[in-house]
Amino acid sequence: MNKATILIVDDEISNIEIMNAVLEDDYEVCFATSGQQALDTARAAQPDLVLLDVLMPGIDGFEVCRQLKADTLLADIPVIFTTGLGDTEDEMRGLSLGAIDYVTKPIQPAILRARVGNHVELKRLRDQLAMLAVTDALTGLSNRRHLERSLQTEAARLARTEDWLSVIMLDIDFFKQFNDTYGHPAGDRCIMMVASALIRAVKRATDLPARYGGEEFACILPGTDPQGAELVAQEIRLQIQSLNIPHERSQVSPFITVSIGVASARCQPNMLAEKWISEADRQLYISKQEGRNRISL
Ligand code: GH3
Ligand code: MG
Ligand code: MG
Ligand code: MG
Repeated sequence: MNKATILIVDDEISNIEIMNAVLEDDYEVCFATSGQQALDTARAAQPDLVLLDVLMPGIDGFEVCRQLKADTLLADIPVIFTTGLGDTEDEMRGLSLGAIDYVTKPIQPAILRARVGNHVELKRLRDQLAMLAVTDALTGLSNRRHLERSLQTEAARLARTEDWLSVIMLDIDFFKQFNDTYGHPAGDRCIMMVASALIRAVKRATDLPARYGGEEFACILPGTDPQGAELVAQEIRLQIQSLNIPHERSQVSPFITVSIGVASARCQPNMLAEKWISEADRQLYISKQEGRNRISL
């Protein structure tokens, strides 16, 4: 497992040295000696935990904590205040700003090590949970919930420039017969291979392929117009066809094929993700009706 990264913030070098000696064997440690440097380093290093001094010239620790918690990219990093201030009011203030813990100086090495260890472990579990919540277990693709949320976010973002947004939906043809013929485990393997073909077909970093459910997949293509989306859909169909997965009971091909529906629209304020999903679904239904193994848009 990768070592967790700890950012130590203190305006007194001797304090940094004491804490570094406690942590350096178990963690990647980075340092900052001012509030501004702490914010810059946090952005650059994305640490797993921040040990934050309160009293510093310039931006103090409370203000650093407030700014970390206000930044969506940094808000999840646990903050432990380390300070000479012993009174309850300061501790209350630190915790109400979103700090997860509070340790007073002089530092007791065993206590610091134990608290840091606990919070790093909790952070790791939280990150894992956040990852699982957006991932489909069988394929490792994004799941339906993540797809729908991302689609809504992208639609709102692109509405500012009234840019194109396209969504592709695909569904494996005669998959019930595939399961019946080759068994459910083979069906699962087929779904995994289709997922990998989908990843190969979708090339832009901002495109988002997902498993929508069962043997149905979807893909968000931000900034892609109907012509672009059709090209991607053709590439998806080709990549899946060239997997050459035998399907002797398919009525359209000796190999696994998919039917595809494409929806494209220029984003306008307050458009719902549902607009793209239902249109792509409608087009997918048309592909099925017109004989499967084809694209409709
Ligand atoms: P069509 O060409 O009209 O799409 O026919 P189809 O047989 O693919 O469609 P239908 O929706 O009737 O069947 C989908 C099948 O997919 C039924 C279900 O058992 C199977 N399926 C759904 N999820 C999974 C899965 O995770 N693993 C496996 N092995 N099969 C699945
Ligand atoms: Mg200080
Ligand atoms: Mg289906
Ligand atoms: Mg199907």
